[in-house]
Amino acid sequence: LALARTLPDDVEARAARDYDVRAAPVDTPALGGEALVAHADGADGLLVAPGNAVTAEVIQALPDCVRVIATFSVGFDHIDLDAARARGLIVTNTPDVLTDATADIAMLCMLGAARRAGEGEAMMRAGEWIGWAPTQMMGVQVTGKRLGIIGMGRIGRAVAKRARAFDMTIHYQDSKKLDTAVVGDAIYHATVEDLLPHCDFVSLHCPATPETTKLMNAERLALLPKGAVLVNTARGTVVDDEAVIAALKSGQLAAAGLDVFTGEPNVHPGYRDQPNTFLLPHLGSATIETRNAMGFRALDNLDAVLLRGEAPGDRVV
Ligand code: 8YV
Repeated sequence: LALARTLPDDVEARAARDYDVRAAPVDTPALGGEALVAHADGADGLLVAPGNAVTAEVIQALPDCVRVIATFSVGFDHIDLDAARARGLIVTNTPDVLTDATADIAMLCMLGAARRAGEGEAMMRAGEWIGWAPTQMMGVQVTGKRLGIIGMGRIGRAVAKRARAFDMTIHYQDSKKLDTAVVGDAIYHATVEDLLPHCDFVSLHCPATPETTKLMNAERLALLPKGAVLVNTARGTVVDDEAVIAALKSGQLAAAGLDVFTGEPNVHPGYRDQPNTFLLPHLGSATIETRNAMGFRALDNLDAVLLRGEAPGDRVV
């Protein structure tokens, strides 16, 4: 088993117990290209994560011994699924186990951006606080506002559950209207264009696909009420960075809470220059409990294929 990333200790220990493991030689930057292909030499399973670009070229060059690629993530936009399918490779992911941690981070981004927590924390660390003042760092109230969720899957619904505790009214857009048993009283909008005028906050929970690339562009951002707050814990490519930065500058967006970026680990400098952004380094699933669970889930999938000759539970190809 070739590990393309360094995983939590308990996960690596279980992998070492059950497999002849080749550990990741480097973690940052993540293995890709020829180095990733070479790393897979002699392995029948390859464990990757976002950051490992498993492109068509990589998949075509993989040695024939590789039968399964397990990603340590729910998202699989870093893997060329068509190329995997063409080579008869099995691809698995780790849904469910990271839903709560990611929804928690979405709430952190929402609160952090709206309540200017990043600015406040930076001021404290710099020793620049000269005292409480009635007009200091006034943010946007979260409680009681309207939240629009784009992509009402597992994570979107977990965000809705949390937002209800803040008395927020939930609006959502998805490819289809979901049963009230699943989404409760959340209000459905068939298109993003229909949804946006109803959002004081908008949180993105759709996968990165060609259809969702730059979904939040200048035209759609203009449909939001002025002073809305954008939250992105999905993928950086779902927003048009230039358009979001322009909206943050003009006040069309009061703030943005972002955990994901186009071309990670690069961050568009415009986000760093804006005071009204709350920026995190892709921490969505980064709790000890969740990262262990993701690793065990990835190993469960590998075990099914490689140790038991069964279909893995989380097969995406
Ligand atoms: C992680 C994620 O930060 O699951 C995903 O798709 O983006 C996050 O859980 C990352 O993937 C860890 O490998």
